[in-house]
Amino acid sequence: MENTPEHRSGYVAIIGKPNAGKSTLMNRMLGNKVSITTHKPQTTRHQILGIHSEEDLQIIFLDTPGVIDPSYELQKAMMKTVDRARRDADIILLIVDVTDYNVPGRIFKMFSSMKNKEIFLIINKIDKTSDQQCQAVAKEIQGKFDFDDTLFVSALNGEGLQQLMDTIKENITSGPPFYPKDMLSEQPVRFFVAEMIREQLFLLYHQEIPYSSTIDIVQYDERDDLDYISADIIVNRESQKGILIGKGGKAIKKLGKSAREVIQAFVDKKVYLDLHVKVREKWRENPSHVRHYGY
Ligand SMILES: Nc1nc2c(ncn2[C@@H]2O[C@H](COP(=O)(O)OP(=O)(O)OP(=O)(O)O)[C@@H](O)[C@H]2O)c(=O)[nH]1
Ligand SMILES: [Mg+2]
Repeated sequence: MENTPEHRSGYVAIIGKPNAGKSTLMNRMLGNKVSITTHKPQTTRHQILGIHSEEDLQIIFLDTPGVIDPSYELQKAMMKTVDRARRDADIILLIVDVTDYNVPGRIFKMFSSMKNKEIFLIINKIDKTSDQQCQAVAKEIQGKFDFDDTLFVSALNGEGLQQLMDTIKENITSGPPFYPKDMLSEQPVRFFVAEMIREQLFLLYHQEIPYSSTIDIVQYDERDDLDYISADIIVNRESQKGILIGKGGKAIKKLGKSAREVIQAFVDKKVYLDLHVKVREKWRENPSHVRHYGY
């Protein structure tokens, strides 16, 4: 009788400072954009699941918010998300931007209490500097923690990612598939739609606006000819409402247009996107508001 190979599965948490390239790395490993990415720190606020399946193997990546010292409730919720992911994980990837390589003590403290997990140091953005600099950075960080392995990658251009995938696969142990094999992530379409609007907001607005806003999808109607989506942009202060809307509604129109284009490509259908700005005074400081908006 033929021996079928044993099925293997495992959770891989992607952890690091804001802007290290965690979401870019996960998307690239999956070959699909699941997690939003921008040049601004603190883009990711949730745990974003990305599933890589093969016939006898399933790897579940957990993209997480960048590790910071939280100062308001939303950031505290984000750090709880990181903590949950690292507890759930079998393998942890510490992603370090080689050009901004100071690893917060908070991260090493997190690692010191963990047992039975493989922890890999991933030096990212190697396209931005010399091999020599990459080695020097790795050496310095290795001096602070005993990593199971160190790899050098560019999440942006794909260098080193095949080797990273192979290393992960070598360390995945026997287990069942946790998700259907054709599934790429777990959240519903409206979650991704909210994320895509937030991504455009991060790209188009400056200073505190992206950090003061969240998106609430209030209606999602799948009609024959188009998807009708009504979304509230929640801001933290009255004065931010005017900035979001802009002179004569110019700014919000621009946001609506670019978000609609991205959403249309995602749902592969025409979209009508209705955006409204609402003020929820200090929502990000308020635990029940933060929970209400899904954090
Ligand atoms: N040059 C270069 N840029 C990269 C690389 N990886 C990511 N970036 C850029 O770094 C920025 C941050 O990338 P993200 O993937 O959003 O970073 P993140 O770690 O998920 O950030 P947060 O969600 O804010 O914690 C983006 O502008 C990326 O294009 C890389 O390998 N090389
Ligand atoms: Mg991210």
